[in-house]
Amino acid sequence: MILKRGVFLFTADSIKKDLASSRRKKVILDSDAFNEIDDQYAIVHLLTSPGQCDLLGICATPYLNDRSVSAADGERKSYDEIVKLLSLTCENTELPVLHGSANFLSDRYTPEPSEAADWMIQTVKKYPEEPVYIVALGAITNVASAFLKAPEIRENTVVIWLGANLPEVGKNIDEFNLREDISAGQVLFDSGAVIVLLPMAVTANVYIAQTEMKDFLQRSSLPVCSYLHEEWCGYMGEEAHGKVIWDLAGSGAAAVPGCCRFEILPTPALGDDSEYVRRETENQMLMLREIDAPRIFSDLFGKMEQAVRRYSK
Ligand SMILES: [Ca+2]
Repeated sequence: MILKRGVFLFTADSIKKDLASSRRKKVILDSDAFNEIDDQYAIVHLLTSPGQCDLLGICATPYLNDRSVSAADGERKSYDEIVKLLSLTCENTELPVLHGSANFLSDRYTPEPSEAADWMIQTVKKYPEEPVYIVALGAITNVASAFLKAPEIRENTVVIWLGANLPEVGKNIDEFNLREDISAGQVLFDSGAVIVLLPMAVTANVYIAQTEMKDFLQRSSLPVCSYLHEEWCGYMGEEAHGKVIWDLAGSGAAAVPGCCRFEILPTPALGDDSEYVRRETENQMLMLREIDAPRIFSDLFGKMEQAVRRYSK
């Protein structure tokens, strides 16, 4: 499936085919795990998908919202949350967990130091002949820092990023993960690496009714489910109808072949005011257009039940 495009090993078209195939993929997860209550499901989903994904490690991402007092605090809370989910999911507890950067980028030319960026560089270099997918579910700071420090890793890195929005939503594609670190987004869009973008207007379809989610979490005996249930109830309250589990679009794209329909388009630049800027380029990206949310939830719940059987043996 490898097609050489300049120094880059893969084309948008070859990646589109790879994502639709059942080939087991090398995956790094990069997550602002504690920023709300949805990254947790994507983490558990990838931990319980060893048949589809060779998960190489999980990196914590800085975030700043009402669940942190600074970017550094968000990163620490995300790291702790990842460690907690690993122990409660009872799968692959030896998996590397890496600290991300304590700050967002100061500009688009200067990397922020982090254990995560250095580890991403070493890890991607171990597999020079195949794509290493980074499923990025928060601000794209760690990935941008890795690209700035070691531009050669762009050649075999594919970034699946939950961020930004569809081009037709208008001039301003503002969205939380992009807004937090626009400079990092600019590094990504200028990198030449194949980007698989999961825009907000489409990932908003990954919705589940409160009763369905709570029923599943209460029924399952996987230890992580009691924790997820507790967090769900604390965050949602009794009156809520349901919730979008945005980040499951990222784990779904990597672990559920064929659940996404992508359009291939020339990779635009990102302007300073969060807008796409069209340009002449040979680089192409994948833009998510449709997602089969019921299939992703059913895949997640099925895999969690299989994990219960492995754990109870
Ligand atoms: Ca997230």
